Amino acid sequence: MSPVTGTTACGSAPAGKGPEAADLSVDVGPLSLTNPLMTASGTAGLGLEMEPFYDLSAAGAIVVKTLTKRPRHGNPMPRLCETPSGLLNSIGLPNKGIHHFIDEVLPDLAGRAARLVVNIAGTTTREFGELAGMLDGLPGVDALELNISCPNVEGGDLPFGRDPDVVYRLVSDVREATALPVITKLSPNVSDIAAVAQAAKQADSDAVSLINTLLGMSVDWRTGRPGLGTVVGGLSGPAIKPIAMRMVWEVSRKVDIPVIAIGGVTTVDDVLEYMCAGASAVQVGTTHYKTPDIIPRLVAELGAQLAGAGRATAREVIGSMRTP
Ligand code: RRO
Repeated sequence: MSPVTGTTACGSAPAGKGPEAADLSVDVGPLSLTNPLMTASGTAGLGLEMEPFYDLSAAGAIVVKTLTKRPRHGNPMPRLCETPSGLLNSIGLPNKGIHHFIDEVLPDLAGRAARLVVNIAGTTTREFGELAGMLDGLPGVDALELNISCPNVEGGDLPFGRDPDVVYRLVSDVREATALPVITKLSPNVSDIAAVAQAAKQADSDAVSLINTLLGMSVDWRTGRPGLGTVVGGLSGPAIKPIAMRMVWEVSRKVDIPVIAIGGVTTVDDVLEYMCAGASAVQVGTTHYKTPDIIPRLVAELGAQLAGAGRATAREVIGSMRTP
């Protein structure tokens, strides 16, 4: 088996015989993953719901639905609305609260995923730190994802996700409260996402994930009814992939921090395109509703695709895009 050398540009396989099995492992800062495929928060429940479909350890990481300090009922119905190439949601963070997760869910969940990432949202910057402190050192928790970007809370995703100074304070509070790797999940509903990523990095976030959903809405003109109970919600799915791609590329070239891409992944080419544009790992979200075992399918195809293209590792694709 000859080692793969030379160009790592996307799309074209270098000359020579490819390896039989590619090494899929990647590092997201201090978080090492067996493969770059992660579930996107909110699309795989608290993890255990996916077990009828696949062994959780097949994913590089399982990311749980956002947890808050107190239980929340969520937003008025309808909470979901299909659009031609995307899904609008206004779920509103329903969950039974962090204590329920720690006491009732985590004991069962711990050790089932290769890596478990717990997604949290506070109502104040300090509360993010409080939640992080509660999870620090718990067996089975490998990293935190800070949801500073949910579009479906009162007042929208302000003020956490849009102001770099607030993001700096929030991540600093979390950093003081935990030694766990911290991933900050960014909102696309900003004019300069790289400035927000830079603030997260300066406060010692280990990585950023992007993008959360884009603000959108739909209406039925015949009935005059909006598609969502809250009128405005978050758009996900293939429709947002080119926007997410642009943001992944911008952040990865301007800010020296690992990027996890999120937005409209349905195929292994989507995964590799994001990695080519600079992502170290990729989260899969909306596709879960159509293909619940999408993650193991993509992992299997990723190995075959890389090997077929003569690539020895997934890592060598990261940031290999040629800038004209
Ligand atoms: O629960 C939601 O409505 C929700 C969340 Br927490 C989020 O981060 N992104 C989204 O589109 N919906």
